Amino acid sequence: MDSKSPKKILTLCIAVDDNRVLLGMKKRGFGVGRWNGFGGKLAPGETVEQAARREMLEEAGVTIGKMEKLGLIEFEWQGNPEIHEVHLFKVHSFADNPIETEEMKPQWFGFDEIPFHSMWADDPLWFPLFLDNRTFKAYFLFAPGDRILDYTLTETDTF
Ligand code: 6OG
Repeated sequence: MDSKSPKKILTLCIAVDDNRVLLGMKKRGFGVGRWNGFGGKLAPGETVEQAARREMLEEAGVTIGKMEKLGLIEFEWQGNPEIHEVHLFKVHSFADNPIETEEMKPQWFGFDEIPFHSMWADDPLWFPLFLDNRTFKAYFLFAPGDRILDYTLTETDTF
């Protein structure tokens, strides 16, 4: 990791109810064909929280009520200096029913039915902390494509 690397800031929102998580099948763009939370890049002038709320509304048609930040995850791809800094939120309440949009097809999954085989390779490593409401920082170095070459994952009290 190089402190001078260009950084792209992104949001990732995963809603939960008592025993299920809400994921979306990404229908286009980066991560197409995988289940993931809802999110994307910050628009100019937006805070991370504003972007998280806007992306969830755009991609799933729901207005977030209560949410909390649980993770700060940095991704790097070998041979590419750009770092993706992903701010992960757990969404505890929202208004309206999730709807399919041009970008995402939403679906609820039981905590014991999360489709890790069709998700990014990092997800199974931090999901247990996420489900357990533990705050963490992580860094993943990917080979081009989807193979993790190296990573760190640390629980933290502060971001
Ligand atoms: P757009 O570029 O389509 O937003 N994202 C990742 N999520 C997980 N779980 N693992 C990764 O490992 C990820 N890399 C990016 C951030 C892309 C969305 O995908 C998330 C955004 O929510 C590499 O606007």
